[in-house]
Amino acid sequence: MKNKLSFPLMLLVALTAFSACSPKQQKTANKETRPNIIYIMSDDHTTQAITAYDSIYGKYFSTPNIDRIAKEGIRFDNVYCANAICGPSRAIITSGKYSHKNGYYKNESGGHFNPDQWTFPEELHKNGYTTAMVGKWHLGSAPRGFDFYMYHNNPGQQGYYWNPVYDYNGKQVQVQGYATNITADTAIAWIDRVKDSGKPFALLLHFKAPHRNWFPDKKYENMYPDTDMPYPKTFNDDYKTREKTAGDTWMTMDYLNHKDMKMKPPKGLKGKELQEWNNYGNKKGEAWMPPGCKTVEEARKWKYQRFIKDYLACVRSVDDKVGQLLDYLDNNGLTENTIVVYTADQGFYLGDHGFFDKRFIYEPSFRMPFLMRYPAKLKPGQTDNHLISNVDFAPTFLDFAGLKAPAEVQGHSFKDVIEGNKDAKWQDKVYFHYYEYPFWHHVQPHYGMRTRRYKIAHFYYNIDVWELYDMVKDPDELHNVIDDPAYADVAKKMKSELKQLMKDVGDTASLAEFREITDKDFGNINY
Ligand code: SGN
Ligand code: CA
Repeated sequence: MKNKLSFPLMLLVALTAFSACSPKQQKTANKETRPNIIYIMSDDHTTQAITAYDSIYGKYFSTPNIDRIAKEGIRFDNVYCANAICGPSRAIITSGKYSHKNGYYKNESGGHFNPDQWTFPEELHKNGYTTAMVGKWHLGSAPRGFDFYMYHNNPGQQGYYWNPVYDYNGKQVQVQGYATNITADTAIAWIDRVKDSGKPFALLLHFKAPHRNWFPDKKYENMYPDTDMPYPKTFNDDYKTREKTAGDTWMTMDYLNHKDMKMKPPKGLKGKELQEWNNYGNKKGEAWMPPGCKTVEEARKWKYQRFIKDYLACVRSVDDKVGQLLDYLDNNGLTENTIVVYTADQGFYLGDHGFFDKRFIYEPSFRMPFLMRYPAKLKPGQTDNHLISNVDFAPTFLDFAGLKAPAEVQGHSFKDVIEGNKDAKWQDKVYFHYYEYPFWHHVQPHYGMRTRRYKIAHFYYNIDVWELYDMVKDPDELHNVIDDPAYADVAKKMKSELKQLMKDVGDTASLAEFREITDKDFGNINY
């Protein structure tokens, strides 16, 4: 790796330790009335693993600190991503525009996010906010509009759990330790440096956890030695009525690889051979039997147990760090005037439909956790069920800062509706379009729409399949009713509303052009 420098970690840690532990009860010198904004986004952290939402793991696991944001603020129950994959979701969030307008469609061969376009952090920066971005960025191009940044910059920019490589304001550095802790400590140290500057601050704190391959911190490695975690109720989905879509992926338990399962490689394997051994399981035909398993059924369960325990253990560290951050705000008089948001770049399957990973318009990956606390303006203990898209985040943050988004921004601010303005109008549908295929996980490109009652999707790459779900009668989306005569009128109406929505958001290219986007190599994030 180029320009690998040593990192002034001792200084950083010392600064953090001091600031995080000293219980200064004084008010900040900051006279500014605009709120500070702390936007926390984890990678692949889904609502099923947050106890403020319904979680089947509640008997064994909790997220008390993340839950605190909900308790002291608002839990949003209907927030959806417009593209259920990392880089593209991040691009939508920062630009306030859908993939077809911001140009960043895919992770794999997705190129670099065009940094010349408008983004909300840059707008805040231009308008007097001190800004920082710490953690996973995953957009290829260097972040713009930040006074400080430190982002995971190993090849692919996914980030490493242990001894991560960051781009620290333009310099490559490798830091010893566990990513969740380093990222959060750096963020808290930064707040400590800027909090008394007289200017409001905006911090994007993006955890790499709990992304695959789910490596917990040492202290949480074996949190559940004797527990069998419960299974989601759709774990044994047979994909009836969805054979060519949900039923034709490489993201079932069978595709968890040796490395995911922390299997010990045979002695002496090195380099490419070792990599291949670690990745074994990723591809069709590579299903392998864990020790002691005799049937495919046993293997699926064994793999699920290993996966879910590691996933939850990774979340545990994130929750600890969120707690430390909230305590820091309390101890420094910053709680009242700081908006704290907790979310993730998309949802994730925790064995739901027999899957891990994301990508589909189905609820577990389409739906995002979203919690928001702002004691100065928002009543505590609320739940909100407006249909919100991640394209709406940018204009909302600006609105709270007293700023207007430019016309090119496609999302809408939901500030008025959550502040209880009864006259505020709000959308009754959200849009979705996913493009990446076949890597990773073999999920057909599809576009679709969710209303309160129904969801419709068209899977179009090398199949032509429509799906329709009645979200009230079938919230688990097990019955595709597109061909059910009882839903013929609904199907017709939903198709025509979707067509109109696509016009409204400007996603009007032909199917052939959509397929070209899937096939096009926009370049890779590789350094
Ligand atoms: C990696 C993972 C995939 C995952 C993508 C996208 N494989 O390639 O399982 O779907 O990231 O994730 S891994 O073995 O390298 O972990 S995303 O969060 O960036 O969208
Ligand atoms: Ca992700």
